[in-house]
Amino acid sequence: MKKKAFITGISGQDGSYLAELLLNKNYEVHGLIRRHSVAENQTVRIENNRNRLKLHYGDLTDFISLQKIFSQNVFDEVYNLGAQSNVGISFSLPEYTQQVNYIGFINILECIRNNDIENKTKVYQASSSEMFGNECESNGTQNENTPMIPVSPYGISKLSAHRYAQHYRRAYGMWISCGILFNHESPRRGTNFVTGKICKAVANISLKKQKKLQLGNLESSRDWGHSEDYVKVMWQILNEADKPDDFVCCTGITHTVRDFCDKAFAIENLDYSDYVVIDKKYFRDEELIYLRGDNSYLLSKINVDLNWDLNSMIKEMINYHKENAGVMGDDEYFSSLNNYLKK
Ligand code: G4F
Repeated sequence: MKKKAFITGISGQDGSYLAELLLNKNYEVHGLIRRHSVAENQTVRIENNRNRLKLHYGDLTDFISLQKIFSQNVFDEVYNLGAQSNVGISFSLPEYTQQVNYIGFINILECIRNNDIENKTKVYQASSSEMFGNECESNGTQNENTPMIPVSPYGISKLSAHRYAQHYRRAYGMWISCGILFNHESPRRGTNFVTGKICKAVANISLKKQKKLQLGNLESSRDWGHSEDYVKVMWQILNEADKPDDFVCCTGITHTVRDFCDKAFAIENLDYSDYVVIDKKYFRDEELIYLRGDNSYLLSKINVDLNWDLNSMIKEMINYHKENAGVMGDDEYFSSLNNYLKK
């Protein structure tokens, strides 16, 4: 019999890669889709597989919609990837971020507890390196036991959900694993995240469609991997680990945003300092300065195979944006909306 999986956030970067992976493994793949007034672009990342997916309208914050899905289906695996995932925007939307990322996860857990009588469902929770805030070990890295003192509403919401995952695991014996994923990118990354924004700008500048790139803090460091690699790890965490647990997933290599700019512009033989302009509006009220993961525990449990390095990923992202030049990104969409509203 086919295994049955449910993915929240199926139309996002990670959800769409995971859906492809599970379809290739012959799963019956279900996904949660939010109602949106503009249908276009909402499901663009899963359009190629739309007919092979079972999509359900609903919302993580709407318990009734979830209860309906879970009362009609007992899933082998549930991947909770749906989120208000933008850290910068979470400072403007703290309550909404908490509702989706924290209460939404409790809704999922309660639906499983109410309907999965045989306790057969395995749950993957998308925890985040943002939960660490500025804490680290003496060698500068973060692992599963590093203190977590988040510095953003997003980080707080993810830590709240993380604690619930651990609690339900202990209290009800549920198979719930948390992937503490460090930043992961791809051509499917939204352009209101820094890597997507930079790569799109490099493509546009190289095509002479854009003159400057406005950015915030260039000195923060991130441990950037590839989403396609990390969704494989999500599946392995549920299928190859001997018990449910928390797992850091990262590359162990860190770079500043400035380094990323340098590398990305260099691919098109450009010097980033000629184009990047600092704009205070992109600075955060509290900044997470440095992330570098230590994935020793994950490697001790699972054979992890990371295929992408940073340079090949940046090239892939720039090429994608060159081929899709003219398609509006999130940042441009909002500035054009602002212009329209001002008229
Ligand atoms: O790309 P970012 O917005 O990613 P951030 O905040 O690290 O969060 C991402 O990774 C987390 C894992 O640690 C995920 F949980 C989360 O969902 C998300 O995927 O920003 C990266 C860095 C920050 O230090 C930010 O201040 O880039 C800096 N930055 C500088 N200029 C900018 C900009 N970030 C954005 N989004 N836009 C800028 O113009």
